[in-house]
Amino acid sequence: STSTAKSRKLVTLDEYIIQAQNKFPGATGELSQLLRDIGLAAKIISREVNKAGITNLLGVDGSTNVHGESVKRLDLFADQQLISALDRSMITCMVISEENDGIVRLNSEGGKYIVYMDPLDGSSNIDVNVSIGSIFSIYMRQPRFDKKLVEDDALQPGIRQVAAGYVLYGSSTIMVYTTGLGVSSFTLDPSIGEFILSEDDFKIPECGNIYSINEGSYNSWADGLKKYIKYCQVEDEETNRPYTARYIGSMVADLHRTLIKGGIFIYPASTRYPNGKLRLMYECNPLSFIIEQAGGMAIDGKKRIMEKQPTSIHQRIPIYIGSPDNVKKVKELLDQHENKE
Ligand code: P6P
Repeated sequence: STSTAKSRKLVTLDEYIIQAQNKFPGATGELSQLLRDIGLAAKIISREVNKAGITNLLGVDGSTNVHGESVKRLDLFADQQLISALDRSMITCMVISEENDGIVRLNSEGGKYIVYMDPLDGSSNIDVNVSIGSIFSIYMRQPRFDKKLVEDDALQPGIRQVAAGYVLYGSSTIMVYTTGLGVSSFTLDPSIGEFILSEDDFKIPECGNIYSINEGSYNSWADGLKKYIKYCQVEDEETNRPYTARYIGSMVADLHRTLIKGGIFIYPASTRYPNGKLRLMYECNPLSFIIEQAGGMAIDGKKRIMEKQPTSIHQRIPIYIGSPDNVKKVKELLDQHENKE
């Protein structure tokens, strides 16, 4: 019937961005352009990720990134695609990427946006064909008379993000983003090369029964965290326990499952990573913005991640992120045992 046909009307990412922009009379269209640029780069990266094995983009090209981790060629390719897409539209003044040591300056005079990104997170999973993702976080440069670009433009807390999102290269390629008005997702239809709106205004379940953490580092966890994981494993029908353990080891994939099914993802401080492994500016802040916009919570074990004042562009922090009930429960146990000061 016409109603079903209407309900099936496909909305592309570009159409959706324009419709959203039209709700803001004062909008200049620059943020829209920036999101479309990222969408374009995502399509090109998706094409390469899905045929890496064939075009031998796999494997290490011998170089290592700033953290001494061996860099897979796809990492470099994704980094280059995103930077050139951002450079083309001349509205980004600087890009900070996991793949680059310092700050890549683009249109440092006119660009009003700052983009943090992890161009291809979870790249250690490329060789074993596990889902990987791109993560981005967008800020406005600080208004100043001399228009000089200074490093502290880059060190803004997560609450100042104007947009954030990720692309998950999995069984299908999905782009999820927020500009602070809820979370929407788009699924790439490779036959037409368009991202099609698949979910508008995600809401994460209040409480989930999935916990996601690398239990290999159990012995170095804080007592409150050990107590929480034991809590998840105790039989209790009323609270749907024991929970299920799911850990993919690719943050975007673990977060996307948490957004849809609820529960909690944790990367805690450990002996090997005293401040946690994941990066505040281009992993934890953007994913916290998404999860908070969907009604969830994200803390570093004590405080809200997005309120943390960054001190360096590559700093790491612990992250406890997901359904509000699950995050509150782990925080209650951490407060009882650790957060005494
Ligand atoms: P571990 C992948 O290397 C990554 O950066 C994230 O995507 C993932 O959540 C985490 O590291 C996995 O780390 O120590 O559990 O292998």
